[in-house]
Amino acid sequence: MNGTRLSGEQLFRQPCEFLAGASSVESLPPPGLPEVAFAGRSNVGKSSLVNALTKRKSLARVSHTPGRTQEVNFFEFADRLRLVDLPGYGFAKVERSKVGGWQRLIKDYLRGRVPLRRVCVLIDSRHGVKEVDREIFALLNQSAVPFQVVLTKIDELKAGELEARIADMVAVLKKNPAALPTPLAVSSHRGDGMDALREALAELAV
Ligand SMILES: Nc1nc2c(ncn2[C@@H]2O[C@H](COP(=O)(O)OP(=O)(O)OP(=O)(O)O)[C@@H](O)[C@H]2O)c(=O)[nH]1
Ligand SMILES: [Mg+2]
Repeated sequence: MNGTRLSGEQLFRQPCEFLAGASSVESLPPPGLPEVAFAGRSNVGKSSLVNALTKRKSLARVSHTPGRTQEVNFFEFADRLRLVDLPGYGFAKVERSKVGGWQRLIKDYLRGRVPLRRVCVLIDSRHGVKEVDREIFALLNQSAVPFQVVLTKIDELKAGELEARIADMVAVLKKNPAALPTPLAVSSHRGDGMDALREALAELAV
């Protein structure tokens, strides 16, 4: 413990440093601070969200090409919390042999990482839940890792669409014991939902 707990706003104002990038289970950094991971299909906006939360434009690498993040990247608010940007699961425009390796790494990380306190599973608000998302939900349920669904890119929705997307998601989450009951909705580009997510993550920090 560091004495006083920080609010979300305070925590995300702390310096956040790149700690390590791992491309295999063996090269994961030793467990330390509590970890929050960002998982989701390729291109859903994981790296953009890490940047938006930390108000750093290029802490995590963003790309138009799915498959940009090719390692498990760890960022750290010194003595408080780690943010973990995962490669996308599911389809990626990269060599098949490489994709196989990441899929295993993602699953091994999500299933067996001791300091992992929560997984933010990002779902593109326009596309909803896909089969690969359900597989990840199942893995997290089995491993009893609490997860928060985060609907992304809500700036792309038409007016009034968001409520229906949230209601659909709440119904899905009811069937998933490890899921937090309500999704959060964000736009990394416009800034919607950032304060709520920062507050939720600050609860996990030491
Ligand atoms: N409209 C909109 N586009 C976004 C938003 N967040 C990210 N994007 C775009 O989505 C694309 C993918 O973003 P990334 O952050 O690289 O996605 P990722 O999930 O990290 O992708 P991988 O690392 O390939 O798995 C980029 O073109 C971003 O500009 C958002 O809030 N709104
Ligand atoms: Mg990425």
